[in-house]
Amino acid sequence: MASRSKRQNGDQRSLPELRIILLGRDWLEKSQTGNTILDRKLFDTRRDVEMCVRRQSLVDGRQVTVVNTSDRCIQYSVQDPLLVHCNIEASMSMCQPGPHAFLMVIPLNSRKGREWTVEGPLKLLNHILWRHMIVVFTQCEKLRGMSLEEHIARHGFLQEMVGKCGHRYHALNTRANTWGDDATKVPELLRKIDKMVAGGPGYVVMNERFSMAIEVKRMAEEERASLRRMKVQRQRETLRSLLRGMSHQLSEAEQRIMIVGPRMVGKSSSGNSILGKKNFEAGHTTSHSVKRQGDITVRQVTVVDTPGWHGRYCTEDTPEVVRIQITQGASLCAPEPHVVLVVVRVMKHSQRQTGQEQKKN
Ligand SMILES: Nc1nc2c(ncn2[C@@H]2O[C@H](COP(=O)(O)OP(=O)(O)OP(=O)(O)O)[C@@H](O)[C@H]2O)c(=O)[nH]1
Ligand SMILES: [Mg+2]
Repeated sequence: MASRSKRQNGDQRSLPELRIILLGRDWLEKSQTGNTILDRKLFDTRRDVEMCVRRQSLVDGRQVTVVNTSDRCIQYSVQDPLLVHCNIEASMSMCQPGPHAFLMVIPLNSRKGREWTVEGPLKLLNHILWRHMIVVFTQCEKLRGMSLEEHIARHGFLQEMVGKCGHRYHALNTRANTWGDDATKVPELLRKIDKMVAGGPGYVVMNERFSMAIEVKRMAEEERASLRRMKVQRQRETLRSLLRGMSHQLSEAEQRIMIVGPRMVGKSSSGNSILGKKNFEAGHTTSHSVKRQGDITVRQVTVVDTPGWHGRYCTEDTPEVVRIQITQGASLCAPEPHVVLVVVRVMKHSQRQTGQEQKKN
């Protein structure tokens, strides 16, 4: 490292700090690229990790930060563009205030990287990222006399990738014997990064939208959320007007509502919605019938929440202790409830599970 510092002192650019994010399918290659750039063995090359890793070092007298991303960042991105966004965002958050360069590391011996071009993400990442991207080819000794340009010309996906990067690419030797050996071609790579940054808009900032597809997806999600909010609002209004209608019809000063239904369908939550307060412990199993009161319009409303019955209907499957509690719920509405609300879940369990699984993925 010292030898390189001496050599490069006269050549140093004005950038005080350099922040780099490594992309690519091959963990080992990326880690070795990171170590080569930082001139020290800071990334663990023995194992892949499924998260972003940041390492820093002084290179040629300037602070260089390198963030390595998980291989999955790309693998999964093909199926789920949202993951590109999350992974890129995660790596960028480790590179504050923003990365100067993305290096797409592609070892010469494999066709890895193809999925970045042919199968989708090439289109997903927006132009801002591509403007800061340089393709880094490693293992170039495998060219066996062929020039790198010839190799690129032979592979359409590499041509496409390099083209997307404004024809910025670099052959890096990650296996040079000595750290700081100029054979690594690190100084040349840093000069290429400096040139790219100098000719462009500096570093990429966090709040940029990284992908057109992500943006479209986000808008669709927002629309769905807004529809859901409107639906809930309509349901609430219907419920309120029902209650108001009932208040006009009934002469009693008090209105008594008993809530029953299967387990975990939202009985306690419904009671809270009616009274407009967190009177019942939603989210926890209700084991005893509970009576709570509140004022809605000019009427006092009593709501009795009951434990859920087992199965679809209140049959023998329901333990006796629960059935007794439900019966006692009715007596809490003495002399009798004006209305018994049976709460059911609209979404079937299987649908809910599928939804949750999708969410998890
Ligand atoms: N998505 C969704 N979740 C709800 C709704 N209502 C309630 N929940 C959730 O479903 C879970 C159960 O709600 P509760 O109100 O405790 O259901 P419960 O019927 O009283 O449950 P038990 O007393 O155990 O029988 C909670 O995590 C609620 O947040 C709803 O309308 N939509
Ligand atoms: Mg409950």
